Amino acid sequence: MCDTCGCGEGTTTIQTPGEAREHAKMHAEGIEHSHNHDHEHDHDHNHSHGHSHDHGNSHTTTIDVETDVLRENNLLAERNRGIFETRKIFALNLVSSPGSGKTTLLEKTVEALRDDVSIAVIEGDQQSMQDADRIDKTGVDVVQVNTGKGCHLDAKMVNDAIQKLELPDESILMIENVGNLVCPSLFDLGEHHKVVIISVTEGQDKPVKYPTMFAESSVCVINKIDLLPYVDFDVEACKDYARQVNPDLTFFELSATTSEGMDAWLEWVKPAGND
Ligand SMILES: Nc1nc2c(ncn2[C@@H]2O[C@H](COP(=O)(O)OP(=O)(O)OP(=O)(O)O)[C@@H](O)[C@H]2O)c(=O)[nH]1
Ligand SMILES: [Zn+2]
Ligand SMILES: [Zn+2]
Repeated sequence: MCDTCGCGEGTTTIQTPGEAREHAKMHAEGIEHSHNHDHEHDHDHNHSHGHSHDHGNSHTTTIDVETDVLRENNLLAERNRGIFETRKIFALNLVSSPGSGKTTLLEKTVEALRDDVSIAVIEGDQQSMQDADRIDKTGVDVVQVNTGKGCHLDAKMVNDAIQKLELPDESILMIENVGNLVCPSLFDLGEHHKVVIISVTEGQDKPVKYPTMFAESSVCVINKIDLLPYVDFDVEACKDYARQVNPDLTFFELSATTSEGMDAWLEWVKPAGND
């Protein structure tokens, strides 16, 4: 649950493209089956009152709940980190606003590296198997986490998805978070690095408007550089803004569609390229 934005809890589904196809077939052929709901159903009542509420106190309860949610998440993130460390799995958490090109970058990255190293992908979106189906076509293992009303992945979802993926030792795990520049920054998944992706169509001032995401990330990919001749986006100004928030950021400027600039990124992703 995210108290910052009030997004929902308990509506998560985790499935592979194969399972999703099987499930769709059951519906198409009218085969009887049950659905697991790990959440309560919405109740049909409203909360209008003929009076206003008087808050004679501060909102410490809300803050406590949020602290507890994050504390529980951090414990599970530690568990994930332990798995990644003992099994030498290099885990990256790709974060950005919707449509910056995370899935395209993932497709190109796994296509380039899959012959040299085992790679698996966890896809996070509120709904649909679209991104998992795209990754499935590249031939690497992928699990889709649908967060329902939730706007970010949390450590438990990643832990559940890891069990489904059966990751080999010494592999790379790439996690595509839900497209959202705010909430995913608050949730540690146990990953080695958050990689924030900004595309040149979004405006160069994003790092100062959404500073937490850039502060929490170690890498910043500036994507869609093939569009620079057509948009008003100053790459150096964007980097300056980002460095104001996080002086230690490593930058890659690339185009996931034309592959310009991809080599430097691929060198970095390969575990040998990291410390
Ligand atoms: N011109 C250009 N278009 C790109 C590039 N990378 C991605 N796109 C396009 O941008 C759109 C969104 O790309 P996706 O890879 O689906 O973006 P995403 O970040 O995964 O989107 P969400 O999962 O919805 O958050 C698609 O139409 C892509 O073809 C790029 O480097 N250059
Ligand atoms: Zn949220
Ligand atoms: Zn995507």
